[in-house]
Amino acid sequence: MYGSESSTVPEDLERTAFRRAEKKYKLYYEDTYKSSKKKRKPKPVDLSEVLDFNSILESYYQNVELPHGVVPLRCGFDRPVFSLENRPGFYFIPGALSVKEQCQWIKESLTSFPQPPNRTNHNAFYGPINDLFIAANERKALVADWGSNSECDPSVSNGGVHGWKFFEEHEVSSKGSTCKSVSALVLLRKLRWSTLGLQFDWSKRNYDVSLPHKKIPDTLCQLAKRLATPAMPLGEEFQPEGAIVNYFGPGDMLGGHLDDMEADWSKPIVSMSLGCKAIFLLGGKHREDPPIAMFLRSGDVVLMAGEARECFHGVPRIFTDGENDEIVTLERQFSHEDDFSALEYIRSSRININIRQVY
Ligand SMILES: O=C(O)CCC(=O)C(=O)O
Repeated sequence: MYGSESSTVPEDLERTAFRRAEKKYKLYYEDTYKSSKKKRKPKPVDLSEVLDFNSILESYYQNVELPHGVVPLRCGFDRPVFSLENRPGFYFIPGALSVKEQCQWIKESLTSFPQPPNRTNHNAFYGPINDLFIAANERKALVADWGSNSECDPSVSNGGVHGWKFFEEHEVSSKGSTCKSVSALVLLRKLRWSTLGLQFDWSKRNYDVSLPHKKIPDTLCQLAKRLATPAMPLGEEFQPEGAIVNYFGPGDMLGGHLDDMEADWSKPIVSMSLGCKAIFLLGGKHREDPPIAMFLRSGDVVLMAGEARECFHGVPRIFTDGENDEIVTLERQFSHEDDFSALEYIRSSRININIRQVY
């Protein structure tokens, strides 16, 4: 499901309306800047058709007409909730999270959510990694432990590595050139997902209840229950059982997909956006259906329930650094010295936490 700038797409998929929209919005760089990575400049893209719920919210407050097909929901929620006429079950809550809440969940996403037994994309290669964020701050490196062998044994799977351990960088250099290591900062930047609660197994594209797991933290559960209410069947309460945290760096994208592994599609997926602004594509039940493009900003929450659960969706683009002035709102909240690394990270990243009732 997860893709990047370099992901290859079968040719026939290029012909679908969803793929064409992905190509339209994805990040391309100006050719003239190809040789110098530092100065690479994003190619301008026509954003005139992207729904902007910031301005929709303003129009709503000023009693001005909303764009065609955008309908405010009368549901008694403490903030305006919008639905889309031709995508039943889809709800958009602009600015649902306060700046303080956004900072809290950014920090949790970097510190506690990737902690074992929660799994991350790094598990497959390195096994469980403890305290990656702390190690990245301390500029440590993860070093292969070869056991009694002093170096790599190509005849054994994984080169005979017994495990991986963090070391100070000066200790790594003293181990010599045969030492296999990777900097914690690089691993943090390459963090693509972590899973909370019931663990999602990407290779099987399903939940693996046999994998060890902790419950989703109670504060996140309570928040998800509250945010889910506009999309919940009357008198029922959302039960958060699993969550996927997606981490996006510059150029990363999430290809069009369905989230169809949960038993009851009448229950929403509660999806929270943090950090850099993104474009979200909400397609129809077929990839041939032209998707609706909309901006997702830090603090926005999207709910997908019922028929919307059958709609292809994805994130073709995030806007980082100079392309995203709005990040300054978060910068003010991250004033404490301890928060500096999280701030550095989020200036050029986006985090999405999507919470699911699995059964
Ligand atoms: O990043 C987002 O906003 C969407 C995430 C998503 O679609 C997913 O994880 O299935």
